[in-house]
Amino acid sequence: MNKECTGRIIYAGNGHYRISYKEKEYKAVLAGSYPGAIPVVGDNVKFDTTEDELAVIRGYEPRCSVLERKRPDTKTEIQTMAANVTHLFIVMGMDENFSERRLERFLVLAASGNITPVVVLTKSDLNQSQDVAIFQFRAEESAKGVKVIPYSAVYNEGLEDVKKLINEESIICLVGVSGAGKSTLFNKLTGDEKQKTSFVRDYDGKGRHTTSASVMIKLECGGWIIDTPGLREVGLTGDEEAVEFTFGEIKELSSECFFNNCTHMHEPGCAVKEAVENGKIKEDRYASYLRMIAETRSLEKRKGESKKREGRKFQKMVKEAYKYKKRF
Ligand SMILES: Nc1nc2c(ncn2[C@@H]2O[C@H](COP(=O)(O)OP(=O)(O)OP(=O)(O)O)[C@@H](O)[C@H]2O)c(=O)[nH]1
Ligand SMILES: [Mg+2]
Ligand SMILES: [Zn+2]
Repeated sequence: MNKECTGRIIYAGNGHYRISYKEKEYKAVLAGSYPGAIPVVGDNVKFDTTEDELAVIRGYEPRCSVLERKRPDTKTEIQTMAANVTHLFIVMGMDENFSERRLERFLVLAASGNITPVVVLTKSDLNQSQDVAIFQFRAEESAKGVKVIPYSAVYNEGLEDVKKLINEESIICLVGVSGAGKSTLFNKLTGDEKQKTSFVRDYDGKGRHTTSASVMIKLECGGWIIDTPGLREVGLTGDEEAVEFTFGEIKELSSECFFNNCTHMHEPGCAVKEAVENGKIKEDRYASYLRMIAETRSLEKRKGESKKREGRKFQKMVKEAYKYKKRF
């Protein structure tokens, strides 16, 4: 096949790629002239093949959505994890793994990337039904308007509700901490034991992660599903609007604050603070909102500073080159 085709990236790691095209898979590399951002799983790319069936990626199609987070251990770098995802399945165990604060972070990433979030609460079989109801209520309070599905891999409870959300247009991406049950759900939905699962968990951040690279495969219905390694850190990308969207009830109340530019921290006549005081908004959620706004703004500031630094470096380089040119 020499003519250019459009296929989907199903694996990306260390400069190696795999492309799915018409029921076939190709090993792939980037062309030297490849323009634009480095492809990630879910990307649609233009490629042709060499005689020994190696695909050469030459271009890309615009992305409909993008899953990004701040790269851990860096100050401003953004990591793109997947493209064209339609549904972000936020997988969370109904155990010590459960965290509304982490859930809110994933919701911000979904809002920022134009992805529909769904919360899958796993391990319902390990809980009494009233505890499942409490976990579900807590998740719904943090993820307002988002579908929350209690699920058990042991009894397949909730599996039909999960399947109902998936059709041939879907690209599902499973995210969550290590041990949440992402690969177990992935195997269930693909009807295969492709992904290794393990009891080893990572609550203290030191343990082993069972899944170590993102894997994307086609579902029987024609949609796609991506399993990802457990995330220790869900760093926000600096999208303040996505935070405001996730904390919709706070945004709504803002219009009733006395000051237009109220920060909801210390101003008099603040409708948000009043709602916290009379219990309409929970203290934890309010604190989480303030933290995320602060984190977002400080990232934007740092991004600005690093851009300025780059600019100064470039100007210095130009000056030096100029001096050098003058000398000869
Ligand atoms: N009882 C019960 N155990 C579950 C359920 N879902 C997953 N598990 C178990 O939880 C453990 C972790 O599941 P995995 O699917 O490997 O978790 P993961 O999210 O893929 O973890 P990483 O790959 O490390 O990110 C395994 O022992 C699973 O059998 C469930 O609904 N009920
Ligand atoms: Mg896994
Ligand atoms: Zn206010």
